[in-house]
Amino acid sequence: MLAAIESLQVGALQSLAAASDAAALEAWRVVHLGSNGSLKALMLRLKEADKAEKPALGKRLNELKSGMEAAFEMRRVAVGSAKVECPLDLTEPGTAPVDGRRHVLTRTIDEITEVFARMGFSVVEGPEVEDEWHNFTALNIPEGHPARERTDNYYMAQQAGTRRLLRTQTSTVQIRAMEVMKPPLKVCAVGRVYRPDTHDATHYSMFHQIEGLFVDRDVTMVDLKTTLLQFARAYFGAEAEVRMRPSFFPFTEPSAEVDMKMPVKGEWKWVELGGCGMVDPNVFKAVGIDPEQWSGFAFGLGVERIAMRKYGIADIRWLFENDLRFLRQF
Ligand code: FA5
Repeated sequence: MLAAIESLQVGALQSLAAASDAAALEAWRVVHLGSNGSLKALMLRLKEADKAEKPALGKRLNELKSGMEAAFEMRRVAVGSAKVECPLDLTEPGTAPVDGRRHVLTRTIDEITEVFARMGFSVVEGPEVEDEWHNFTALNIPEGHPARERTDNYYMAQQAGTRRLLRTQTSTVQIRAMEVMKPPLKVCAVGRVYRPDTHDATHYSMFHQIEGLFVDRDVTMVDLKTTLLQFARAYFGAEAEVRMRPSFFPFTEPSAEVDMKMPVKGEWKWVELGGCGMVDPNVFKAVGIDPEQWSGFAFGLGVERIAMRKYGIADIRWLFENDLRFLRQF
């Protein structure tokens, strides 16, 4: 048995030295270190040895095993054959890192705000949780007006006698701006608004509006229409048009619905985007601006409606589902 051990050691190490490429090394490994290899066969023979000799022979076999394994590793490194166990094909295409991107609504908001900023509007902000003064009273919507109904608003629990609600429109920011800024002023505000509307392809209970307000001496409807037209052409293209249809808002007089003609799936179409009008004298009085001295216009457009038309999105609900397969398209 001892002779067999010596013979295997000499023979195996000689043939290992002769293995000069990965294939030869692998073949050597299978013949000598494999589960049916020469080393294993020798170890099985230990059972047949005399009981007295077993400990010494076992020790010798273990030395042989670790010697052969170490020699194999050294030879493997020397031959540069790491490929045997971990094939690495440098010509394989890699996995491209996935780029992050802005949500299509964020992108629309940034684009719209940039256009209005270029037109001289400063960007202002207001809170989403509002008091009744800013959401209704100062906007000429008195107590008892149907727009204040519980069913049309998200009211919060009353605190210290004040009832608050999630704002239903960004027109609240008109009031906040005029309370702290003296005319002339030209501001815009973008943000979330909330209404208990039933969800469908064009309505959601939380959506975004962009509000514009311009107050100066002798402002007219012509200034309003020109401003909206400039925006439409800058954002939708040189052929865009603006149309106003008579309407009613408590905080503007006269009031109008705004439609813009824009490319929808390659065809120019009229799309209803929001409301506008001349600031009502009662609104000026509520914020301490003299309506005899100053006049102004205001408008409020639905941001989702703009994004949906601009990017060909058929259903508003997709904007809020956070399905990456949808979002990655923009
Ligand atoms: C207003 O909210 C007025 N504050 C607009 C205004 C501002 C008028 C300044 C005059 C002066 P309206 O309720 O029509 O108006 O909403 C404006 C736009 O918001 C709509 O045209 C539509 O584009 C969008 N909108 C309204 N409800 C929803 C909804 N549930 N989901 C998505 N978008 C909506």
